[in-house]
Amino acid sequence: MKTYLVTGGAGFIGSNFIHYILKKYGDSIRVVNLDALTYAGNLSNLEDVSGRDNYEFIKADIRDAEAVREIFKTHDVDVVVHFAAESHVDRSIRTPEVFVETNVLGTCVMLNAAREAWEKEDGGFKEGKKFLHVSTDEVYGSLSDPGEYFYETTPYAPHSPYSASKASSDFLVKAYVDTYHFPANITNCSNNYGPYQFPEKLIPLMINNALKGRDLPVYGDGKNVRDWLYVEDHCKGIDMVIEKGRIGETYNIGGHNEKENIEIVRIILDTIQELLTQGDDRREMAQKSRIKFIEDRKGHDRRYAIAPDKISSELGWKPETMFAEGIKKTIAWYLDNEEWMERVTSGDYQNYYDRMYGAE
Ligand code: NAD
Ligand code: TDX
Repeated sequence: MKTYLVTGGAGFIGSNFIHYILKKYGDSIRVVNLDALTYAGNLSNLEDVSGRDNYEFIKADIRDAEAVREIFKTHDVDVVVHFAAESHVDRSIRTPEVFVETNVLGTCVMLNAAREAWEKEDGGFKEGKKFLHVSTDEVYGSLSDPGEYFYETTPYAPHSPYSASKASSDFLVKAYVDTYHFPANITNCSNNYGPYQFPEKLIPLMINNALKGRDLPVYGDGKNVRDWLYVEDHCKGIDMVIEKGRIGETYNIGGHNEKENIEIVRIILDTIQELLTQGDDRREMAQKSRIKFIEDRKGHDRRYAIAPDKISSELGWKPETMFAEGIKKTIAWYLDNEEWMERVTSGDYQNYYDRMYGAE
C-alpha cells in the first residue's frame, strides 16, 4: 500500500489534491496530511475524508526537523507531495522573512528527512520513493511579448520575495538531485482557481466582495495577465508526474488560459448575474460600478504564460476544465459554501484586509 505524505494538505491545492487521490485510488493508498494550520490551513476543507481509516492528519511545522523526522520514522512514506508554503505575494512584500523560513528552510527540512529515511547504505535510494516539489511559474519572472512562454528551460528570474523563496526551494531540490541523485520531481504551475481557495487571492476575493457589495480592488491598470488553471487539472498533472515523471525532471503545468485581471473580474460579475435569480440581494450588489482601480502591487509582474508542451507530450496531460465551465463551478461552490467563507474570514482576515486595502 503506497503511503503519500502530503505537506500543506489543509490549504487550497493540498486539500483538493487529497480529495483527488482518495477519489482516484480509494482504499488502496494511505494519506498522511502534515500541516501547521496557519491562517491558510483549514481542516474543514477535509471534513468529508477525516473519518477514513486510510487518512491521518498530523499538526506539525515543516521547519521542525525533529517532528518531521518522527513522521518518517512512524510511517513508511513512499511519496512526499510538498505543497506547504507561504503562498501569497502581497504578504511576502510585507514580511519576506516568513517566506524564507517556511519555503526555503522548511523545504530543506523536508528534503533532509526524506533523504535520511530513503537512502540505502550504498548511497542509492530505496525503490519506488519520490519527492514531488510543488512550485510556481512565478520563478521564471515576467513576460511582455504576447508570443513568449515559460518553458522548463527558461532561466529563473524571480521578482517578489515569494517567488524568490520558491526559486530558492526549487534550486535546493535540484541540488539534492544533482548531489545525491535524490529521487525528486518539480512541477511549476500557473495560477490555480477552484473550491477552498482562501479569499486573499484574486478570484475568491472578488467573488466574496462582489456577493457582499464591497469594492472590487484591481491593482494598477488591471491589464496584468495571469494564466488560470482549474485546480483539479493541476492535481491531475501532479498525480501523472508522480506516476510517470522521469526522476530529476521538471514539468511545467498550465492550460493556455491567459486573461487580464480586469477581464476576470468582469467574468465573475457576469457569472454571478447568470447564477443568481432576480431579486437575490447578492445579485443586486454584484455590480461593475464596484470596480476600483487602486495603487499597483510593488514589483507587479506583467504577464505569466506557461508552455505545457513537455508534460503534454511526455505524460499525456491536458486540461479538462475550460475556464467558462471552471469559473461557473467555482462561483457555484462559493455560493453553496457561504458558511466556509464566514469561517475563514472570521478570524484575523479582517485585520489583514484593512491593512491591505484600507477599511471601507
Ligand atoms: P495555501 O496558502 O492555500 O496553503 C498552504 C498550506 O501550507 C496551508 O494549509 C498552511 O497551513 C500550510 N503551511 C504553511 N506553512 C507551513 C509550515 N511551516 N508547516 C506546515 N504547513 C504549513 O497555498 P496553495 O495556494 O494551496 O499553494 C500550495 C503550493 O502550491 C505552494 O507551494 C504554492 O507555492 C504552490 N502553487 C500555488 C499556486 C496557486 O495558484 N495557488 C500556483 C502554483 C504553485
Ligand atoms: O486584490 C487584488 N487585486 C488584484 O488586482 C488581488 C489579491 C490581486 N490582484 C492581481 C494581482 C495579480 O496580477 O490579480 C493577479 C492575481 O493575484 P493573486 O491571486 O494574488 O495571484 P499571483 O500574485 O498571480 O500569485 C498566484 O499564482 C502563483 C498564487 O498566489 C501563487 O501562490 C502562485 O504561485
